[in-house]
Amino acid sequence: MLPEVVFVLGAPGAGKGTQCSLISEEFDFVHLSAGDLLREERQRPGSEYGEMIEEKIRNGEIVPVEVTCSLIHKAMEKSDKNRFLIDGFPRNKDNLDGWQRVMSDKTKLLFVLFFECSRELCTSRCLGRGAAGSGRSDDNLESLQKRFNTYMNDTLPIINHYDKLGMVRRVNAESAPSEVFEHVKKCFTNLDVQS
Ligand code: UP5
Ligand code: MG
Repeated sequence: MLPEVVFVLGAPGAGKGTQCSLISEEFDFVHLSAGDLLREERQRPGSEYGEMIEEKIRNGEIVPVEVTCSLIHKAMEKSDKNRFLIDGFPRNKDNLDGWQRVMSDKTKLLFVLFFECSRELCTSRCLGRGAAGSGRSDDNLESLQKRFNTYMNDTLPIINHYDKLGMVRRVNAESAPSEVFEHVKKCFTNLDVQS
């Protein structure tokens, strides 16, 4: 059986990572955050991409798909599971085309989980996380403005693309994590019956 994937999208700070952790605790999905994989690759001694990744992340720009897709692919292969939450990917047309070139025949996309949250709330969450010592080089106002521009210009069109295909499940992400998760759960319950 082909590995099954759910793409998880939403603005910076919408709560993708938080909800993916909750989903993977309750349902049989492996959480793969594209951003976390890139941050790990950036730290890996000898990585030829470290500097490029850091610069892109700080400027809220998107890393070329060859790098991101290969990290996701490797992480999927390392896992003995068959269902994956791919958090924060695909973010632009380059990502989408690259995934379709290499991975679409090797996987089955179940749906796209889309977290809706206002820019103000997302910004204050990320700034709060930065102030609490996240150590993320993009949790500052300047990077956040760039991250949001990229999100509006490059990522929203990808969500619209999947929306036209009827594949998007939207969840309002403005309430407390546990409340958001109550809505998220409905997207994952009876998945085997629905798919
Ligand atoms: N929080 C979460 N949910 C909350 C709630 N319901 N109520 C109150 N607070 C809540 O949450 C963010 C913060 O908010 C946390 O402090 C959390 O406790 C709190 P989180 O769950 O981390 O939100 P998330 O949407 O995952 O935010 P994140 O900052 O990770 O989103 P981004 O999409 O900006 O970051 P990502 O790591 O995916 O990407 C970072 C960069 O990597 C990108 O900008 C880009 O440069 C690069 N990248 C690529 O180039 N390609 C990729 O494919 C992916 C990333
Ligand atoms: Mg995240």
